[in-house]
Amino acid sequence: MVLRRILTVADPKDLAVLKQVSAPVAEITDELRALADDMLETMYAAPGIGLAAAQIGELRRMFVMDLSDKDAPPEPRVFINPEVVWASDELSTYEEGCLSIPDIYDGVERPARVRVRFLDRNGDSVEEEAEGLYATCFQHELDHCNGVLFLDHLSRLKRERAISKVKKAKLAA
Ligand code: K1U
Ligand code: ZN
Repeated sequence: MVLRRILTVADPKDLAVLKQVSAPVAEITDELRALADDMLETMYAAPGIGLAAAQIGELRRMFVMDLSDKDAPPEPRVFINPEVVWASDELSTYEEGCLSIPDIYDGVERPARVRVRFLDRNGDSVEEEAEGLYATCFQHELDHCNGVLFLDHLSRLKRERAISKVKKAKLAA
Protein backbone atom coordinates (compact mmCIF):
# COMPACT_ATOMS: atom_id res chain seq x y z
CA MET A 1 0.00 0.00 0.00
CA VAL A 2 1.20 3.51 -0.81
CA LEU A 3 0.49 6.75 1.03
CA ARG A 4 -0.69 9.28 -1.56
CA ARG A 5 -0.53 13.09 -1.46
CA ILE A 6 -3.88 14.74 -0.80
CA LEU A 7 -4.58 17.66 -3.15
CA THR A 8 -5.60 20.89 -1.42
CA VAL A 9 -7.36 24.09 -2.44
CA ALA A 10 -4.21 26.04 -1.47
CA ASP A 11 -2.54 25.05 -4.75
CA PRO A 12 -4.25 26.37 -7.93
CA LYS A 13 -3.12 23.27 -9.89
CA ASP A 14 -4.63 20.97 -7.24
CA LEU A 15 -7.83 23.05 -7.18
CA ALA A 16 -8.18 22.71 -10.97
CA VAL A 17 -8.09 18.90 -10.57
CA LEU A 18 -10.50 18.95 -7.60
CA LYS A 19 -13.01 20.91 -9.72
CA GLN A 20 -13.15 18.24 -12.45
CA VAL A 21 -15.88 15.64 -12.87
CA SER A 22 -14.55 12.09 -12.41
CA ALA A 23 -15.15 9.33 -14.98
CA PRO A 24 -17.20 6.19 -14.22
CA VAL A 25 -15.22 3.05 -13.39
CA ALA A 26 -15.61 0.63 -16.32
CA GLU A 27 -14.12 -2.49 -14.72
CA ILE A 28 -13.16 -3.59 -11.23
CA THR A 29 -9.62 -4.87 -11.53
CA ASP A 30 -6.81 -5.70 -9.08
CA GLU A 31 -5.29 -2.31 -9.99
CA LEU A 32 -8.52 -0.57 -8.87
CA ARG A 33 -8.57 -2.59 -5.61
CA ALA A 34 -4.92 -1.56 -5.01
CA LEU A 35 -5.95 2.08 -5.55
CA ALA A 36 -8.75 1.61 -2.99
CA ASP A 37 -6.20 0.21 -0.50
CA ASP A 38 -3.91 3.23 -1.09
CA MET A 39 -6.89 5.53 -0.52
CA LEU A 40 -7.80 3.81 2.75
CA GLU A 41 -4.23 4.02 4.01
CA THR A 42 -4.07 7.71 3.02
CA MET A 43 -7.44 8.40 4.72
CA TYR A 44 -6.40 6.67 7.99
CA ALA A 45 -3.06 8.51 8.02
CA ALA A 46 -4.63 11.96 7.44
CA PRO A 47 -6.72 11.18 9.57
CA GLY A 48 -10.18 11.35 8.05
CA ILE A 49 -13.43 9.43 7.77
CA GLY A 50 -13.69 9.56 3.97
CA LEU A 51 -11.58 10.16 0.88
CA ALA A 52 -12.53 10.41 -2.80
CA ALA A 53 -10.17 9.30 -5.57
CA ALA A 54 -10.21 12.85 -7.02
CA GLN A 55 -8.55 14.06 -3.80
CA ILE A 56 -5.42 12.11 -4.71
CA GLY A 57 -5.60 13.18 -8.36
CA GLU A 58 -7.32 10.02 -9.67
CA LEU A 59 -10.38 11.21 -11.57
CA ARG A 60 -12.38 8.00 -11.15
CA ARG A 61 -15.82 7.78 -9.53
CA MET A 62 -14.95 6.06 -6.28
CA PHE A 63 -14.41 6.83 -2.62
CA VAL A 64 -13.60 5.13 0.65
CA MET A 65 -15.05 5.65 4.12
CA ASP A 66 -14.75 4.35 7.67
CA LEU A 67 -17.31 5.58 10.21
CA SER A 68 -16.38 3.16 13.00
CA ASP A 69 -15.91 4.50 16.54
CA LYS A 70 -12.37 5.44 17.60
CA ASP A 71 -11.87 2.41 19.87
CA ALA A 72 -13.82 -0.09 17.74
CA PRO A 73 -12.37 -2.36 15.04
CA PRO A 74 -11.97 -0.56 11.68
CA GLU A 75 -14.79 -0.84 9.13
CA PRO A 76 -13.21 0.16 5.80
CA ARG A 77 -15.70 0.53 2.95
CA VAL A 78 -15.18 1.10 -0.78
CA PHE A 79 -17.81 2.77 -2.99
CA ILE A 80 -17.49 2.52 -6.78
CA ASN A 81 -19.75 4.41 -9.25
CA PRO A 82 -21.78 5.77 -6.30
CA GLU A 83 -25.22 7.33 -6.83
CA VAL A 84 -28.01 8.83 -4.76
CA VAL A 85 -31.25 7.25 -6.04
CA TRP A 86 -33.60 9.03 -3.60
CA ALA A 87 -33.23 11.95 -1.20
CA SER A 88 -35.57 13.05 1.61
CA ASP A 89 -37.22 16.48 1.55
CA GLU A 90 -36.14 16.79 5.17
CA LEU A 91 -32.76 18.49 5.47
CA SER A 92 -30.12 18.36 8.17
CA THR A 93 -27.06 20.48 8.86
CA TYR A 94 -23.72 18.95 9.76
CA GLU A 95 -20.44 20.69 10.56
CA GLU A 96 -18.31 19.36 7.67
CA GLY A 97 -14.56 19.25 7.19
CA CYS A 98 -12.50 18.24 4.17
CA LEU A 99 -9.00 16.83 3.88
CA SER A 100 -8.51 19.05 0.80
CA ILE A 101 -9.45 22.16 2.85
CA PRO A 102 -7.43 21.60 6.04
CA ASP A 103 -8.67 23.03 9.36
CA ILE A 104 -11.82 24.62 7.93
CA TYR A 105 -15.19 23.46 9.25
CA ASP A 106 -18.64 24.86 8.49
CA GLY A 107 -22.28 23.82 8.55
CA VAL A 108 -23.67 22.36 5.32
CA GLU A 109 -27.37 21.64 4.78
CA ARG A 110 -28.12 18.44 2.85
CA PRO A 111 -30.96 15.87 2.60
CA ALA A 112 -31.15 14.11 5.99
CA ARG A 113 -31.75 10.66 4.46
CA VAL A 114 -30.71 9.25 1.09
CA ARG A 115 -31.05 5.92 -0.70
CA VAL A 116 -27.68 5.11 -2.23
CA ARG A 117 -26.42 2.65 -4.83
CA PHE A 118 -22.85 1.65 -5.60
CA LEU A 119 -20.55 -1.26 -6.44
CA ASP A 120 -18.43 -2.68 -3.63
CA ARG A 121 -14.81 -3.81 -4.06
CA ASN A 122 -16.01 -7.22 -5.38
CA GLY A 123 -18.18 -5.55 -8.02
CA ASP A 124 -21.42 -6.47 -6.25
CA SER A 125 -24.20 -3.89 -6.53
CA VAL A 126 -25.39 -2.55 -3.16
CA GLU A 127 -28.47 -0.39 -2.49
CA GLU A 128 -29.16 0.84 1.03
CA GLU A 129 -30.60 3.71 3.06
CA ALA A 130 -28.22 6.17 4.70
CA GLU A 131 -28.87 8.67 7.47
CA GLY A 132 -26.88 10.70 9.98
CA LEU A 133 -23.13 10.96 9.39
CA TYR A 134 -23.27 8.19 6.76
CA ALA A 135 -25.73 10.23 4.63
CA THR A 136 -23.64 13.40 5.09
CA CYS A 137 -20.34 11.74 4.28
CA PHE A 138 -21.74 9.85 1.26
CA GLN A 139 -23.07 13.12 -0.22
CA HIS A 140 -19.80 14.97 0.57
CA GLU A 141 -17.75 12.25 -1.19
CA LEU A 142 -20.17 12.02 -4.12
CA ASP A 143 -19.76 15.79 -4.51
CA HIS A 144 -15.99 15.22 -4.88
CA CYS A 145 -16.74 12.83 -7.78
CA ASN A 146 -18.63 15.73 -9.42
CA GLY A 147 -15.94 18.36 -8.79
CA VAL A 148 -17.91 19.98 -5.96
CA LEU A 149 -16.38 20.98 -2.61
CA PHE A 150 -18.34 21.61 0.58
CA LEU A 151 -17.30 25.28 0.27
CA ASP A 152 -19.43 25.43 -2.90
CA HIS A 153 -22.50 25.01 -0.65
CA LEU A 154 -21.54 28.14 1.32
CA SER A 155 -21.64 31.85 0.43
CA ARG A 156 -18.98 33.27 -1.90
CA LEU A 157 -17.59 35.32 1.00
CA LYS A 158 -17.18 32.24 3.24
CA ARG A 159 -15.64 30.28 0.35
CA GLU A 160 -13.09 32.97 -0.50
CA ARG A 161 -12.20 33.52 3.16
CA ALA A 162 -11.68 29.79 3.68
CA ILE A 163 -9.42 29.42 0.64
CA SER A 164 -7.28 32.41 1.63
CA LYS A 165 -6.99 31.01 5.19
CA VAL A 166 -5.77 27.65 3.83
CA LYS A 167 -3.30 29.43 1.52
CA LYS A 168 -1.93 31.57 4.41
CA ALA A 169 -1.52 28.48 6.59
CA LYS A 170 0.41 26.73 3.80
CA LEU A 171 2.75 29.75 3.41
CA ALA A 172 3.37 29.85 7.20
CA ALA A 173 4.16 26.11 7.37
O1 K1U B 1 -13.69 13.99 1.93
C1 K1U B 1 -12.95 14.38 2.81
O2 K1U B 1 -12.27 15.37 2.63
C2 K1U B 1 -12.91 13.66 4.13
C3 K1U B 1 -13.75 14.32 5.20
C4 K1U B 1 -15.09 13.63 5.23
C5 K1U B 1 -16.21 14.35 5.92
C6 K1U B 1 -16.10 14.80 7.22
C7 K1U B 1 -17.17 15.43 7.83
C8 K1U B 1 -18.34 15.59 7.16
C9 K1U B 1 -18.45 15.16 5.87
C10 K1U B 1 -17.39 14.52 5.25
C11 K1U B 1 -13.01 14.17 6.52
O3 K1U B 1 -12.72 13.11 6.93
S1 K1U B 1 -12.60 15.63 7.38
C12 K1U B 1 -11.81 15.01 8.87
C13 K1U B 1 -12.77 14.43 9.85
O4 K1U B 1 -13.96 14.56 9.71
C14 K1U B 1 -12.24 13.66 10.99
C15 K1U B 1 -10.90 13.56 11.25
C16 K1U B 1 -10.44 12.82 12.34
C17 K1U B 1 -11.32 12.20 13.17
C18 K1U B 1 -12.67 12.30 12.95
C19 K1U B 1 -13.13 13.03 11.85
ZN1 ZN C 1 -13.77 16.46 1.21
